[in-house]
Amino acid sequence: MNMTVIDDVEVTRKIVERYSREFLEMTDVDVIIAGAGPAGLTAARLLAKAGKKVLILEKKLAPGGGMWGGGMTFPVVVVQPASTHLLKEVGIKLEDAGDGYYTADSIECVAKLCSAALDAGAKMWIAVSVEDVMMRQDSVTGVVINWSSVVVAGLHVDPLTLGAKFVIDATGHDSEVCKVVQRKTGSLSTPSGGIEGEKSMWAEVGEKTVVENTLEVYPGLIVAGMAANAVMGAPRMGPIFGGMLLSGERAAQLILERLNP
Ligand code: 48F
Repeated sequence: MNMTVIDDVEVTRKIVERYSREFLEMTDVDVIIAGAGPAGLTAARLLAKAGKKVLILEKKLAPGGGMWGGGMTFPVVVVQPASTHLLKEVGIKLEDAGDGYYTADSIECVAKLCSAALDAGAKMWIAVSVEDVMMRQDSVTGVVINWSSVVVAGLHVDPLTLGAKFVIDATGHDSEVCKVVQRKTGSLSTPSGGIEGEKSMWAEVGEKTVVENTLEVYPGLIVAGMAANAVMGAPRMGPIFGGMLLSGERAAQLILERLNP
């Protein structure tokens, strides 16, 4: 039998060689998506499927955002009929729960949304935090990143910068990228020019507005998912997820209209 000799130092080399090569390939891309929740993952899949070079940056170790935990850790999510195509396209099994509701296993949802985005050609880096954006002539042209471990430890380490034609803020309730842009420019395309702030639970309204609120809030910066409602002053909606997927789809459409006029 031909046994491979495992050299520990060679294992290190293989990892660093591949990561370095892929890192360099992704320093300038079509779209950077901050946040690997359901909205970011759906946008990533559709953009990559359309042939765009897409990088997802996730600050935590595990992608999936708020979808893993379903409702209060019961690993089930509810979706409405208008969004079921986005689950079926990635092979997620749906149960017709009656009265116009469908349910899905939240763990299956995250696993398949991630897998489909990667299969479509998107790249994802984990444990990387977007802490700022790069700006040129009043337009967002990339992001400033650091290792999440550096951020958590509060170390004074300068970040690195990646270029993109468009950035999507899909960071969920915290709308972290929009907050930075608001703080540094003083103006977003919102009713007040600032972050309007998320409103309390009202799923019926929140699910509708999250798609309408998926907008270019600053040149080069699209907001999607829960971040869109947080920025535009609309309600949260809890463990119903169709709007998140539809918002990711809308963000991809907005960018494709601009990149392929
Ligand atoms: O929160 P999250 O799942 O956002 P979403 O796609 O979906 C929202 C729902 O999960 C839920 C809801 C549905 O009714 O209201 O909350 O809009 O995923 C956001 C992801 O962004 C990451 C965060 O760890 C999470 O995985 N994230 C947040 N800030 C940063 C970030 C950052 N600065 N850099 C990189 N990733």
